[in-house]
Amino acid sequence: KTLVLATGNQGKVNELAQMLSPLEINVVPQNDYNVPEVAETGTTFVENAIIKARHAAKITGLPAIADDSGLEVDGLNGAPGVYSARFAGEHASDQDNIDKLLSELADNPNRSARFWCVLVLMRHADDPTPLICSASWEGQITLAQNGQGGFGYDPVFYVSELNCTSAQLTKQQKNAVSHRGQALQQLLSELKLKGGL
Ligand code: ITT
Repeated sequence: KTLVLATGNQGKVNELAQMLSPLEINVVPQNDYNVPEVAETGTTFVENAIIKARHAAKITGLPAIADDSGLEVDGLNGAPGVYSARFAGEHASDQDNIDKLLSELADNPNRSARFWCVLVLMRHADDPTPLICSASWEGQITLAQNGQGGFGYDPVFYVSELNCTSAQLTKQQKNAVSHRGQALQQLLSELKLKGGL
């Protein structure tokens, strides 16, 4: 059985592939099938994840999992949200997005935030009952960057229970508690209940 990871984000591929590696599934990133990027025209994580999973399943003819995720910051009224990847512009780097986040928050004391992850599994492009799971992960936006691991906003996402940023966790530690890790555990148990791929 082959499953396509419907993402062009290497950070997501690393985390998802690691968590799926114990399963007897051949997990392949969409780049291996030259799946082009699709426009994320939704206004919700759920809509965007469905768009990406359907697109990859259509082009590859294989089941696909998409991940739409982002950071909700209370002091910015929920921004950047679904625009997290494009916060500082269409092809912004992770560093550009972090710089914009820190400058918009400035010395705002309301720094509570959470990552959201929605995972969608479509068994084929016309799957009328995709599996949809979501989870969040609570943290605080730091005043300065810390840590080299992870991707995206991890260097400024402080997790009080672990007393460090998510960029200071190993991949295993992050997967054990993150929004993505929790959403994937849910997806895998639903998949099991439904008899697998
Ligand atoms: P794909 O659409 O190809 O999957 P993308 O990077 O465009 O890749 P999204 O639209 O879902 O994906 O954007 C999610 C952004 O939210 C991502 O680029 C990061 O900036 C941020 N993000 C999501 N999960 C994160 C995590 O675990 N750690 C840090 N930042 C994260």
